[in-house]
Order: sequence, then C-alpha cells, then structure tokens
Amino acid sequence: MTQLVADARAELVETIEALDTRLRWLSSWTVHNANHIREKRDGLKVGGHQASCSSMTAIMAALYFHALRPQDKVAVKPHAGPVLQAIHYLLGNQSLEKLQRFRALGGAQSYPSRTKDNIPVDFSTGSVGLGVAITAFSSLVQDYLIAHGQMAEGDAGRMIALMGDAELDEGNIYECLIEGYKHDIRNCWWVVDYNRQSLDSTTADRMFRRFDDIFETCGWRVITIKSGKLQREVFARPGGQAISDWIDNCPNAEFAALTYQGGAAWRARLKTDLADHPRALKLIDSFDDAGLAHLMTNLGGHCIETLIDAFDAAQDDRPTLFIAYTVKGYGLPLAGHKDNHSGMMNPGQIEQLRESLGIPQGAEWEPYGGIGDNQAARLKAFVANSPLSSKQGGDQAALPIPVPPSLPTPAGESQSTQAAFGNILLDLAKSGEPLADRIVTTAPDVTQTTNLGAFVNQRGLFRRAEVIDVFREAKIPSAQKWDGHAAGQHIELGIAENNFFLALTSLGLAGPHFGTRLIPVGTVYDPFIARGLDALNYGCYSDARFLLVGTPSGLTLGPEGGAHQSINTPLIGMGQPNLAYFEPAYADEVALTMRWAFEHLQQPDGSSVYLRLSTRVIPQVVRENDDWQADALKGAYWLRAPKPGAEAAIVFTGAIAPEVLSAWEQLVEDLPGVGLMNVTSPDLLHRDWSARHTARWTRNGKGASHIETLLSDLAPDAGLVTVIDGSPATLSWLGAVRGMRVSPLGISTFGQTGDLPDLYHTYRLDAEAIFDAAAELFL
Ligand SMILES: Cc1ncc(C[n+]2csc(CCOP(=O)(O)OP(=O)(O)O)c2C)c(N)n1
Ligand SMILES: [Mg+2]
Repeated sequence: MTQLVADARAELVETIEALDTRLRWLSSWTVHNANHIREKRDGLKVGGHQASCSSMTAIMAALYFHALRPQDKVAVKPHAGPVLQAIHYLLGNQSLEKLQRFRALGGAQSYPSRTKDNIPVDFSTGSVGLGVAITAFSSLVQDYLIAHGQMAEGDAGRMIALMGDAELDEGNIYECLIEGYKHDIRNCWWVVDYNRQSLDSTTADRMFRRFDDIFETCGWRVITIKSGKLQREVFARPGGQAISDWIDNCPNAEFAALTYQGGAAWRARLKTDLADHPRALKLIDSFDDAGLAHLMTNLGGHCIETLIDAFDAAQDDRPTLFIAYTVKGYGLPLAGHKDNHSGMMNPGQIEQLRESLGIPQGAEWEPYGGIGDNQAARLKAFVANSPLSSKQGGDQAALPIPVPPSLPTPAGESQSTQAAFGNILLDLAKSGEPLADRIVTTAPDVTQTTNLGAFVNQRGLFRRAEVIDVFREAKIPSAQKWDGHAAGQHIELGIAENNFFLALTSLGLAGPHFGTRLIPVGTVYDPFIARGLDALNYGCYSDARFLLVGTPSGLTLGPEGGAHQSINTPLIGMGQPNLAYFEPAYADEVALTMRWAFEHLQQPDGSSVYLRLSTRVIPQVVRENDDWQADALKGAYWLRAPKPGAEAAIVFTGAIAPEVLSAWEQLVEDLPGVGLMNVTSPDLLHRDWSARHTARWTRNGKGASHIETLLSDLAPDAGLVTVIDGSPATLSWLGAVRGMRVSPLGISTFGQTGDLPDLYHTYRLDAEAIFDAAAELFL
C-alpha cells in the first residue's frame, strides 16, 4: 500500500469511527428521550433497546457509510431500528420531530417499517427471523427479473440482512437456507451481530462453529470477524497467544459478565487463569484497567477497519454470512449485563455518556454535537458524498399491467372452484395477454394437487440454469411437463409454508423494490395457511401484493382426515389486514374474482387477495344476465331474491351451495318468497359494514353498507340461517346488521374422515339440517 493510499484509508476509518460514535449516541438518546423526557400519559413503559443498538452501530456505520451501494437493499435487525433512524437523520432524510416522537403516534417506528416509516425502509422487520429470510427470496426475485430481461445483470444489488444472533434459533432461517441452496441464490449477505446474548440470556456455547458448518453445507461463504485490530496486534506480541486462546475457551456467560464488571475484574480473572504464563501476565500488566477492558472487548464487530476489510473482501456474488463478534451494550454502562436487552441507562448514566463524548448540554440532538467545527464539516461532507446519499428515497415506481376486461368462465355444467381456477390460469397462459407474462406461480410442493400444473406445463419452471425433464426425455408418459429454464414462470418450493409466504412477499414487492411489477399467484392446502401465518402477516404488513389460493378447504378434504380440514381460515381471511378474502361457489364467480384480484392487487390502495377454494364438483347455476356481478364483488348477492318483506333467508358461502339450494327448494313451498343469499366475501361484507359504522362517527358518513342494503329487502324481524363449511362465526354476525335472529351452521370441532354425505350429515350441514334450522326459526 502506498503511503497515500494508507493515509486515505486511515482517514476513512477515522471518519467512520466518528460516525459509529454518533450513531451510538443518537440511538441511545432517542430511546432515552422517549422513556425519560417525553411526557407520559398512560404509565406504560415505552421501551427501546439501547444495548441492541450499540451492539450494531459499528457494523451499520461500516455498511451504510462504506460498503453499501445504491442498488443494495437492507433488512435491519428490528431492535436496531433507532440506529437506522439515526443514519437517516445524519443523511437529512429524518426530522428531529420524528425522532423525538420515536414509538409515539406518527413518530419513528419501533421497528423499521416499509409502510409506516417516512425514511426509506427496504424490508420491514419485527418478527425475528422473517426479516432475515426475506432477503434470500428477494435475491431470487432479482434473479428472476434478470432472467426475464426485466433488469440488467449490472444493476443487481445485494440483499442484506443485519441480524441478531438469537435470530439463528428461528426455524424459518434453516427452511430458507435449504430452499436458497436449491435455487442457487446469490447476491445475499447476512451479517450476524454475534453478541451471544438473546432476550433472556447468553446463548449456548455449544453452538460455537456450528453455524459455520450449517451455512457452509448450504453453499454459503462464512467470514468470521472475531478480533479487532488492537486484539490482533496485541495477541501477536509475546504472551498474546495465551490470552487469545483464553478468550476462545471462555464461556459466553463469563465473557459477558466480565465485560460488565470491567478492567479490574478482567485483570483478576486473567491473572488467576494465566498464572503459569509469565509472558501473558507481563502483557496484561502493560495495560491499565481501562486499557485492559478496551482490549478484551475489542471484537471485530466493533472495529471499523476490520469490518471494512471484511466487506471489501467479499465483492463477488456468493451468498455470504459474516459472523461479527460484538458486545451487547458496547460502549454503554449496560455492556454485557445479562438483563440488558430491555435495560436502559438511567438519567445519571446517560449524562455521563454525554459528558464523556463532549456533547454540551442542550446539544443532544445536534447531528454533530460536541465535535469541532472542522471535523463536523468533514463528517457532514463525507455523509453527503457517501454512495448511500444517492440512493433514491424508498420505493420505485412500476407501470401497471393491463388486465383484460373479463376472464372467460371455463365450460362445464358441473365444476369445482379449484379446477376452474386452474383452467382460468391455463387459458391465460395460452393467451397473448401481457398479464400472463407477469404472472409468477409458486407452491410448497402442492403444484399438481392445487391445479397449477397446467399453467406450469405451458410456462415452465423457473431455473437460472436449464433443467431437462428426465421423464419427458425418456418418453415416459406423464401429465406434468416440467422443463426448468430461465424463462420459466413457476417457482417450485419444497414443503415449507414459511418459505412459501416469504416468496410471495418478495415477489409481491418486485414493483417497489425493482421497478417491475409481478403478479404472484401462490397455492397452498388451505389448512396449512396456519403453518405460515406469521409470514403471511409479515407479507401483508409489508404491503406486498399477491394472490393466495387456499385449496382444497373445509370438509372437502374429508377423506384426508381431520388434520387436513380447514376450519378457521375464513376467520383468518376476515381478520387479516391487507388481505381481501373471497370464497366463490361457482366457476363464473372464480373468473370474476380472479379478474378483480389482478386489478385490486395493483391499486395503490388495494391489497393482496385470498381465494378459499374447493375440489368439490357442483352443478353450476344458470345466469339470466350479469346483474349479480356487481353485488358479488361487494361481497354478496341474492342468488334467489326474496319477496319484499320476506320473513326469512338462507345465507351461505362456498361449495355447500347444492345443499343450500336443495333446502331452499323445500322451504320455499312453506315460506314463499324466502331469500337465498350467496356471500362471496364475508370479509369485504364485514369490512364495509364496520367501516360505515365508524364513518358515522368520524366522517359524518351516511349511506348504508352493502349488507344493510341487501338485508333491507327482508322484514325487519326476519330470521337468517347461515351456512359455511368453516367456522360459523364467519357469517353469524349478519344477525347484528339489522337485529335479526340467526341460526348459524358451520364447523366448530375437528373433522373426521368420511365422504361428503356422511360428513355433511355428521356436522349438520346437509339440506335436512338447513331445513330444520330454518323451521326452528320461522315456522
Ligand atoms: C418471532 C419473535 N419472537 C420473539 C420476539 C421478541 N424478541 C425480540 S428481540 C429477541 C431476541 C433478541 O436477541 P438477538 O436476536 O440476539 O438480538 P440482540 O438484541 O442480542 O442484538 C426476542 C426474543 C420477536 N421480536 N419476534
Ligand atoms: Mg444477540
């Protein structure tokens, strides 16, 4: 290295060190302000994580102010949120007011949020593990876009997760590693803040080096950033090796406790343990207490120079795990204490920290408070010129994809909604519609059994490197013709529903992340939505847009047994924000709602859509016109209109339609004019109804909700029988709309194996049960 280069390097390191200190201060102060200075009105603890932040400020300073390129995207460890806020404060993207309102309404969010923070947040985090794994799937989506000619290879960014070491306990990390290996992902970095502390305790010593093995087995390069520069220099001196070996053998808990206790404790312990290493003792004695404490905690994750070197050395596209050794609470009086996760500096301690950093009282919020004018100007210029400051704020704009005015209903007098879904996708796959080119399908090993197979036969599996269908080559007859190639449009996943929802999330963020919208369509057995529920919630919170198809569902999985019958998924569909749930009964409703979904998931105020489908083949109804459609898209329509002022109606959702129609035909003889309502979306219907209620108080909203309008066709004291193959709570609320009596039929207990007549009879969903329920209410 020439002297000039060495000088520039030294200046760079010194500058980033100064920024590391700023981040440690500002994140600590932000949390302190929210908890100790801002007025409290409810007696609740506000919280925030000073120790988790200071554990990571050096890593984040080195990354954001050196290694990060404008095209890179980062998921930040949730409890390091204040550090990200501080970085954007220095960059001029975050206001003082938002920092002062950290964790208050409208202020900086507790954990980085794509949808709720005003600073650019690439990935939301909060539920640990998910924010890590999502980066692997986004690197796969990036490869998909490159392979499909939607992005130049040269524009590829790195998808980076900054993670806590306890996140390595989450199972979804390993599910993702396996899937990532199968898909040969690249351009992905995970940086572990390896402080060996979780929320409750210090982490198990036995895991030492096990993570290296696991990641290397899955094709990752592992770079361990263990010692800082000072440690490396000192440990190279006579006696140094013994101290280095001692650290290697020191249990995590003891290292943490000594860190908390400080220099004198380090000295006492090292002198005892290294009593027969005279050169080590001499070396130890060459440091005063403060110097010894500094030496012992000079870990790689706090050494800017070491971090920069490590990042600089990984410039190819191999997925890379950096294990950066750190101290939780580094530089704070909380350092190393086992209770420091939610621990906070008290006012006296933060005062001391302020003084030690030379920050004058009253200058706590100054971005460069306490720093001389010259150095402050230098830091400011450095930050302004960092590659990061040219990163366009936040999301990219993506052009909408035109949706055809209608999707044809598959032919057939009897059909299931699942088969109709598959046929509609097949028709699209064969069409020249631009929409078809942007659809990406995916499924966790249930592609065939959820009727995606025909689409895949048409459009192929996505693989960066070509994969020949061996069975086809060998001319072995098979319905599945699955060549894998770069133009393929189906991402086949192993059975891991967390991965499935994370893949949908990444695909559903392709627009904002990469400027090209994709239309992700994912299928899963309806009961196994619950397996990936947190990841589904994560995707919805991130405002990713996708079409989720849960199929088969309910008792139509009867022969598979009780474990496979989905019961509460309608309630999930209703309760999940940013997800619109439909459960069509007929094939033309499937075509209608799919078309609506393709449009809705592209609207700025739209959402993802969930279709709950069935394999039950049922006779289709004959339509006289298309008048039902507008109402069906609002959530319900009269399949058989009631006579004005009718005393009764049957209300149903989904594949139970034939039983309902049969009961209605019997009833109408005794109760002429009885209505039959098909609820295509209990979710939209309920949202609309409750929104109208709220609007009465907040916006003087008048006008009735759709369900109020429909039910006003009945007599005010009419009775309703509600029927769904799922939790009866899905529809029983309808009685509250106009104060009507309800007899709710549905499934409230685990199912049995059986055929449909037996099961419908056992669970009281057959025509007889519906008739009886009606008779009890009306006759
Ligand atoms: C799924 C989930 N479970 C539990 C929590 C509560 N929680 C927040 S942070 C944390 C552990 C933090 O340890 P680590 O990841 O090592 O981060 P550190 O603070 O040590 O940097 C836990 C259990 C959570 N946020 N998400
Ligand atoms: Mg930790």
